[in-house]
Amino acid sequence: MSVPTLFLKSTCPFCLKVVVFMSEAGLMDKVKLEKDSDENRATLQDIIGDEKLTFPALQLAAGEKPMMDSDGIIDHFVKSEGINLDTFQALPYYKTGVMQGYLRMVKHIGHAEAMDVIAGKI
Ligand SMILES: N[C@@H](CCC(=O)N[C@@H](CS)C(=O)NCC(=O)O)C(=O)O
Repeated sequence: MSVPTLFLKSTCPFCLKVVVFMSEAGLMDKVKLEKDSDENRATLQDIIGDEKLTFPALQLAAGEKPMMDSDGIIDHFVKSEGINLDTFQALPYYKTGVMQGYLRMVKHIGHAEAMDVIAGKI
């Protein structure tokens, strides 16, 4: 059986949330990580058509429509792997700290500008 592919954008706080979860759950070997690239974008956009492509994106099998919601992706693995989130420490640490800070920054200056700051474009 093929390993699902997790497409990530290196500067994306939602992608990091999924990676923190996968790491704490000991599930990093359950996915193949793929960086956001023109080629990957084109492949995924072909599949989802007019829908807006966002990261993280989890593709369970080649050619399949990717899941594109970070909480939905986490929920998928919680259910399929029988994970108990109550015992997690790193995920709530990230979600209530840096993630909240990012969301505050977005509220303050907007998503596009916040992404540009994080990506070092401005
Ligand atoms: N609600 C989504 C938000 C994901 C999101 O906004 N991702 C941004 C990057 S932080 C994105 O992919 N934007 C489109 C792009 O960069 O092309 C989630 O939780 O997964």
